[in-house]
Amino acid sequence: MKRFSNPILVTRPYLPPLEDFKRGCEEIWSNQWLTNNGPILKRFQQELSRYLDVPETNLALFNNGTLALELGYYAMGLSGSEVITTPFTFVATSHALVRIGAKPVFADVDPETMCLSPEAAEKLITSRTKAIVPVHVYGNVCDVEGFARLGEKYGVKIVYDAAHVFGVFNRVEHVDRVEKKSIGCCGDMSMFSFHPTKLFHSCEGGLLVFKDAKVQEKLHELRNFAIHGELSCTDVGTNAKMNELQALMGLECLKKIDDLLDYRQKVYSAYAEVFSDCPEVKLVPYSQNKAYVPVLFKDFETRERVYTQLQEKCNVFSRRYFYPLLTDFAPYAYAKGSCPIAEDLASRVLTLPTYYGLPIEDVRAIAENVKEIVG
Ligand code: T4K
Repeated sequence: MKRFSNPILVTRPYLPPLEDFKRGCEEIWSNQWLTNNGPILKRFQQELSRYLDVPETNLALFNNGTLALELGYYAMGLSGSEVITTPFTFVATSHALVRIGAKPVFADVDPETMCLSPEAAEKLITSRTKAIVPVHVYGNVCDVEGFARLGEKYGVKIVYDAAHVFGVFNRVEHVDRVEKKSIGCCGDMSMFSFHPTKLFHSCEGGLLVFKDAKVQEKLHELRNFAIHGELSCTDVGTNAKMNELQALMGLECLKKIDDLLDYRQKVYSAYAEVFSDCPEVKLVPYSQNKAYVPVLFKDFETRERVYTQLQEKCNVFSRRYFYPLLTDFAPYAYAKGSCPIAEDLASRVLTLPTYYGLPIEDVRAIAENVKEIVG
């Protein structure tokens, strides 16, 4: 078994060449403008609009993904309502609901994609339901058509937690051409996280993409305390503004996005090759951007053994995203036991290291170690 001399972490952020970042800092220094809708933020917004092919009127940037979600939910009018969502996600998806006074109602997931199941969600819709929040978990795309049908049939909003799915596009086939549509264009709203543990980041950051351009003004207001000039305040907003250094990091990382995506595919392929003769390790294949490398083991004991021995014997720090399940945490324990498929997946899943620059021979060695531990 290979023991790495330096720890291998589940992910490392891409960092742009320092010289390029310094050049951007010189501009910030000369502007003497650090936050509050600065010129670099505006440029970042333009570049994101171009990359995603979404009009600038349908985007809003925030200082992190959690506050983006919170304000997005609030602007959609979800306070006081029930919202159907998945327990197989990071806590932020539900925390942001509770923080605006909505109640998460948990429905089970699809056993293959691990994303919220539209069929399970439909069974829980009541007159109190105002929205469904599916998560494109690990970069696995949800059944967006199924959710669109629910949105239309019941008049509920569909708000995607798209934290993991930056760089994923839907192919729309026309008679004469194939159109590339950002996954952020599905539903009424989507949130992308730009945290450094994501394949694309801006130090910290969050982006909302929304169908109705009228929401932008509300979101811009909410992220800046809901104050207007010096004399007026119209709502209880907060401070969720992205600053100029974050925007600069985002701009520099966006230049590299194609390489970042390509490299994740290479890492995934290396794992897939080594695991191809090992049915005890089931690589989950559905992610389009390969933002994470989730694998499923036959049971909880095997997963725990691999997780522990990778650390102790190999110096490899995998993560059990998303275990425990949200419904195992105190704030959501009211729904404990209600989602058996998600519970089973959470008990068997492990996400293996992947990031730009992780040497491919190290990926192969990690996979060989996993096979050896599994036996
Ligand atoms: N929705 C979903 C589905 C999400 O997954 C998330 C965030 C959100 C919403 C909320 O978006 P944000 O508000 O975060 O924008 C991490 C992240 O903090 C969190 O952003 C992420 N999901 C979640 C899945 O994972 P931890 O506690 O696992 O992070 P941490 O500090 O243990 O870092 C993970 C690994 O990355 C470590 O091995 C160290 C390495 N690392 C980390 C950072 C921050 C670095 O090498 N450099 C770094 O700068 O939560």
